[in-house]
Amino acid sequence: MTDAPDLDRPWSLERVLELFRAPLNDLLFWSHGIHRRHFNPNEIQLSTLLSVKTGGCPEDCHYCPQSARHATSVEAGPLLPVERVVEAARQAQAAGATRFCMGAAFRGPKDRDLDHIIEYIRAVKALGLETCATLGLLTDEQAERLGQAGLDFYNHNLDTSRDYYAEIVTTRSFDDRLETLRRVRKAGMHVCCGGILGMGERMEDRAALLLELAEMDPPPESVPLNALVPVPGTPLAGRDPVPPLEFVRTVAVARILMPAAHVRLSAGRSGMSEELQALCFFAGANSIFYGEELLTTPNNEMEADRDLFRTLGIRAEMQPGRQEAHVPGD
Ligand code: SAM
Ligand code: DTB
Ligand code: SF4
Repeated sequence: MTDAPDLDRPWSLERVLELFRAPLNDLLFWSHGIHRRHFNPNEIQLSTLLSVKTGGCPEDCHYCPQSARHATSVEAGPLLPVERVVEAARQAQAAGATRFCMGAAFRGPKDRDLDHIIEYIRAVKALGLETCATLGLLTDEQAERLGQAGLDFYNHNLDTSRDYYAEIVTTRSFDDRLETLRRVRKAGMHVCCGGILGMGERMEDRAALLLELAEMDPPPESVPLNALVPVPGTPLAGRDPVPPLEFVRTVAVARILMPAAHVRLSAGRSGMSEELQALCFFAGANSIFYGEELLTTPNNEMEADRDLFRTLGIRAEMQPGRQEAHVPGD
């Protein structure tokens, strides 16, 4: 076996690339060992997504079906009434989710949008769920208001490496995103930040993205790794999918670089076999989006996820402070 390298900080791009290039069995052995030291390897955290404001977004993110600049089949709609959001959250909770994540197709919210979103947050928290929102760029004041409303997590992805970023998004910069993430931290919320694989990036870009995340102080509590969902009409619709074992390697390296983070196997999971998902869980993924829709595209059937969990002997992770997870049929 290749000698176990030093698996501690400080990381450099070269050291991260060495992990990416290691024999797969060694990489998995190292990442799984770290995973077991920080988490129960047989527990997975379940988050359910809801698009609270769909489509018509002014940004040009080349992967995104909700950009008004791309001719996709997504229809733009208004912010949902609070009752619709609460009903979806109730259903997610009854199905076994512990976190409810509300996504809006904004460049950033207007202050009056935030009034509605704060209503959602209060109502969803009152059910006893953890709350997450992804609303784009925030000002200091907006981050402060969300923190005071009790929002637990804010999702804002870097998406890819600093170098590759301009190929993917031109309407807001990598530094704009880092600034929003600093504001989220300052307002006392947990950070959920990750990226997308399969956009034509190189291994060096995946390594640089993970390094950027790991060097945040502190690193994100939650790291979503999405496989591009290629939506017809978006500029990236024709990209080659990320090779499955490259996805597994990225999960493993994320686990090694951010031992205490929940690494989420996010969009693109419905295109993965059970075996590939199982390998991702072994490599260190311990969270999924649970629910039959992501924001605008389909996700795995919940029944299929419950069957997979039974097959793998995996249980839903309990919410902090709760006695039991309530996955039906568990
Ligand atoms: N508008 C807000 C923003 O961009 O920050 C929040 C919603 S946006 C849809 C949230 C994230 O979803 C994006 O940053 C991106 O990482 C992910 N995403 C969007 N479209 C995707 C796709 N087709 N495949 C995979 N991930 C996607
Ligand atoms: C994240 O990293 N992935 C989620 C969530 N954060 C908001 C979004 C995935 C969107 C996939 C395409 C769609 O359904 O529109
Ligand atoms: Fe708009 Fe967010 Fe989609 Fe970019 S990712 S186009 S900001 S909804």
